[in-house]
Amino acid sequence: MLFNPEIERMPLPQLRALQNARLQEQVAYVYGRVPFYQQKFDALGVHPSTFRGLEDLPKLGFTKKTDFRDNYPFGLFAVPQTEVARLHCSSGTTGKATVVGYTAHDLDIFAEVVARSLAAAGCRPGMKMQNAYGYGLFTGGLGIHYGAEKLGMTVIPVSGGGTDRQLQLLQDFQPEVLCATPSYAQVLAEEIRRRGISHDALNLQYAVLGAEPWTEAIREQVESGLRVRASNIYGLSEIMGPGVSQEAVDERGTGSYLWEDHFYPEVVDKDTGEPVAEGELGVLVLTTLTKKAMPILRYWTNDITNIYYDHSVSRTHVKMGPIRGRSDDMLIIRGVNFFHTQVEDILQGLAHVSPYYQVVASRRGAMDEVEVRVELAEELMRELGLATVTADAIRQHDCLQTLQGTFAKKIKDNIGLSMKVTLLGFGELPRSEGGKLNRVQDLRKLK
Ligand code: ADP
Ligand code: K
Repeated sequence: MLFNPEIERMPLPQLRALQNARLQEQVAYVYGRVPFYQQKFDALGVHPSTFRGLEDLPKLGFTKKTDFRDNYPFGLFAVPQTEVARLHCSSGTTGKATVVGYTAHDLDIFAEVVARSLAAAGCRPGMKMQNAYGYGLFTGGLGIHYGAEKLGMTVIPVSGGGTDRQLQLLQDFQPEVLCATPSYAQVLAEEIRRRGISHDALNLQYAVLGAEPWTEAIREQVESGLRVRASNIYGLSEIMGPGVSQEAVDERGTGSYLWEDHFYPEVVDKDTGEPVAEGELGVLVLTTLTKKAMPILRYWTNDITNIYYDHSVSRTHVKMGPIRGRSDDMLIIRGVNFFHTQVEDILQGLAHVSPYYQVVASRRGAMDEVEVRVELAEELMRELGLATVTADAIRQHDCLQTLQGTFAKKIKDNIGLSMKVTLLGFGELPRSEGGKLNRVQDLRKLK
């Protein structure tokens, strides 16, 4: 189902013309209202009267996270406070939180893109959604909430965490849809299995997961554990919140539609800032085309991904691949760049391990070292009669040595780095408590 077929299937030339007009308008709008942009454009020799739209977009430079901090709290707002209907903050995964604001019109558009996204994820009017995204300053909870209402769903605003209650509501209220971070959906899937809750007691059909990077390995676990079809939702507070892009449920694994009529995407080289070819990986840069309270031009998201057109599919908008990580959580080890999601991809192909892992970077002398900690699958622990995984256990069981060796070799072959592989017992690594889960520890930063 398409929530807004006219826009979602708009022929590309028409979509470009719309973006072009909206961009020109947005540039003129901020120039007159936000001193930050006016000063910046003056310095760059850009003026609304001569700005030609998309072809001139690269002339605008980038807006970065530091610009939000330097203008904290309201310096980037383009309307008087009395016109701001709501404030949110980014969750502050990296550094100090940033403040964002919305007019009533911005909130309508927020709800519209989320409604589109949920429809693409399989949601229908009349379905019930258990929204386990956090409510509060984080854009996730309320963002999803109003989009779901706009689509005509019944929302159960449970927020994140409180696993007992989540499981109770899933059984009592029989929602068809769960919205959560992927790491929390994993926890719910695991608990359902652990507690022996029958799938017949649940009515779930779809899961809409986002706010942190995840991979096909997690999708498999959540889909089989919850008996759902799970799709990806992406977004960020600086631009709007969740609903900037969304994977269509029937096109899972082929990228997420990025709603181009409101958000103009570019992918650039992380070192040079120059655009990369279609489909190549780089930093995602986003420009709001219709925002009123806080328009943001060429926001350097730090998220590494690629964008490409797929002309065979249900919608015309550009697709975005999975986020490979943030350029600031890319690990550089002995000169080799990699993201923890690469380790996760390798894990997916291994039997007898759980999908939980942790990547720990440290430095011994001048030497960077990486340890990958991974849990054995619960069934294997049971089979081998192990309560924990000790050095003795590894010596006694050839299969464990083989597992360790295979994993280390695959890492070396695929990523080009030797990493130490540590096997742990099932359940030893931290789980999500309702929000995001940090899978990387860089101990080198602490020194
Ligand atoms: P914070 O930057 O503090 O986490 P936000 O809540 O605004 O604040 O989070 C936005 C960021 O979350 C994005 O820039 C991206 O790094 C990450 N993110 C959101 N959705 C996804 C997703 N579906 N896949 C991967 N990363 C995501
Ligand atoms: K996030």
